[in-house]
Amino acid sequence: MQEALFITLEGVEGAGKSSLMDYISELFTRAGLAVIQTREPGGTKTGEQIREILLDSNNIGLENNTELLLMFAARMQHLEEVIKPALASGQIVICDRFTDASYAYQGGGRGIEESRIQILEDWVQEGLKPDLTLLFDLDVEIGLRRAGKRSQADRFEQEDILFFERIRSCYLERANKEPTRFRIIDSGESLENVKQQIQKVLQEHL
Ligand code: Z5A
Repeated sequence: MQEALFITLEGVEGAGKSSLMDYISELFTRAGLAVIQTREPGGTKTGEQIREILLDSNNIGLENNTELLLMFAARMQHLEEVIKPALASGQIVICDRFTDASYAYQGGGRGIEESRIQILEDWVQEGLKPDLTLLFDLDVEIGLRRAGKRSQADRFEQEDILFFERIRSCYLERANKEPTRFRIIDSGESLENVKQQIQKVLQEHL
């Protein structure tokens, strides 16, 4: 049986995670490995319903703690229904955002204490962490410009630039603290160059 691997993709808006998901999957499938692609918030029927609440720009009164709890409620369902079974059957799971996003957005962005997020992480994940996290790092203004061209702003994208600067800093701090799990991808480069960076990082797993 192939060795299971849990890979998460993180970064500020417009950093290119979703665009590169298929490319990352293909690297593994070409090597004959079984892969599933998923995302957060979402990844299950219930999780996608929670995602709609979280991204709906009409939900202006949503409390920061409610936002955090909804992220972890969706994550619990995702872990039990999708992620854990896939890992147990030896598949490679590639997830567009995971718990680092809760620390970056709800912690760094909204200002919720890290210790509170840690309590939820310990409860919901019981020690399960990604094996590898690709952090797509990009100047925040460039990212927002890219995301703005693509679609209408969701509830998060309506925040000001300082919100996203705090998120970027939080991601980079986390990457510094866990250099083995995190690999930083410079998303300011061309798509072709970004693909080469990814291939280099994933080489040892292919
Ligand atoms: N969130 C949270 O707060 N807490 C949590 O715990 C979790 C999530 C799990 C999910 O929305 C939101 O939930 C997210 C954080 C929050 N905030 N928002 N908004 P989402 O999944 O819809 O949003 P996203 O994850 O930020 O995705 P995104 O904005 O689509 O970013 P992306 O996936 O990194 O970018 P992209 O769609 O691949 O690329 C954007 C555009 O740039 C597109 O037109 C590409 O063609 C272009 N692009 C990409 N790469 C390049 C390069 N290298 N050069 C030029 N152009 C490029």
